[in-house]
Amino acid sequence: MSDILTEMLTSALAEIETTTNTAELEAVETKYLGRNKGLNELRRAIGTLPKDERPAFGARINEAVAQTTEQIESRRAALVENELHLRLASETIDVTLPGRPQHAGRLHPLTQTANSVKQALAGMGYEFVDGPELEEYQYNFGKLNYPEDHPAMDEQNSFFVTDNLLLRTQTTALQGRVMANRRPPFRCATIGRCFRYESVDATHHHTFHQVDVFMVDEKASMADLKGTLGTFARTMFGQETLVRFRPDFFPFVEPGVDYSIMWRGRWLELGGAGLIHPNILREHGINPEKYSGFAFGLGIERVHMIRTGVDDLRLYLENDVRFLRQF
Ligand code: FA5
Repeated sequence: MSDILTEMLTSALAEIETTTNTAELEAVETKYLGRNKGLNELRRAIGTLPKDERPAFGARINEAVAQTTEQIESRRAALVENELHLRLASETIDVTLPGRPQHAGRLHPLTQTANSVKQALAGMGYEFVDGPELEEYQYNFGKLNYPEDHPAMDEQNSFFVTDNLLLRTQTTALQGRVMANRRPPFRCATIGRCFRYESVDATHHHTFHQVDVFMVDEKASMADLKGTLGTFARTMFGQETLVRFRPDFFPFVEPGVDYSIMWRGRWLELGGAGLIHPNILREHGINPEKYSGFAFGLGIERVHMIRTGVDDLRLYLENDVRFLRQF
């Protein structure tokens, strides 16, 4: 029994000496001094010895425990000190190293496009106004002359937050907000995010951007609309750009059209337009006998796609710098 104790003490002291960090040391401590382990396990053997040998053996175990504990403590002090030095060395900052270059950022391609749209329209006398993305039902649909059962208002197509609030599906929603506060003549425009519950593909997203332009004055006509759209299209796409109207339906215009531009030999659809419906003017206390107005809207993504040849609008929301840094 005495030999086992000697061997155990010898190997405990040797193992303590070879530990290289505090975690290893703790493992050794548990192995020899843990409850019912190592030296403490030997205590249980005391009862099996002849009575007269028990006190001496017990005393030797106590001594071995004391010696091991002392060794562990002094080893721990050395290891803690060592670990501190290692940490300080690894955290040292070399102040003589040259700085890392900062890559200059740039505006998102849609921001750049929105800015050039703004510039074109501001140059034609349009004032930019912002509206909320979380819009009231009345502005998104109600005051825009939608019939009660129009499919666009279906929950399938819009993100409703409450019965009365939805993520706006079109920036045309701003019209009612402006008309509530202003008397003609006015020329306003707005650019912002719109949302539709649509399946996403290369030309449709649930989140996209539109610009809406509208004006009310005496004697505004389809000819004015076509002139304005022509000027806008030539500023955005080049001096040779042609604009084509085709009849289309939007509840808030009468007559309504969709319009396309001739781009590299093909007609490309840009958006919708028309004369503001007399019901809307009347709704806001503007006399449709005296005043008329036009409105048009289009997608910002679409403008950038036409100008640059990007063929998938999902790329604009992915924020992959390999795509963004091309513009
Ligand atoms: C409208 O949203 C009308 N408010 C436009 C308008 C304004 C008509 C004023 C008359 C007077 P439309 O749903 O066609 O119309 O959308 C207009 C443009 O927004 C489209 O040509 C397209 O470029 C863009 N757009 C519409 N839905 C999406 C979508 N899911 N993803 C990306 N772009 C879209």
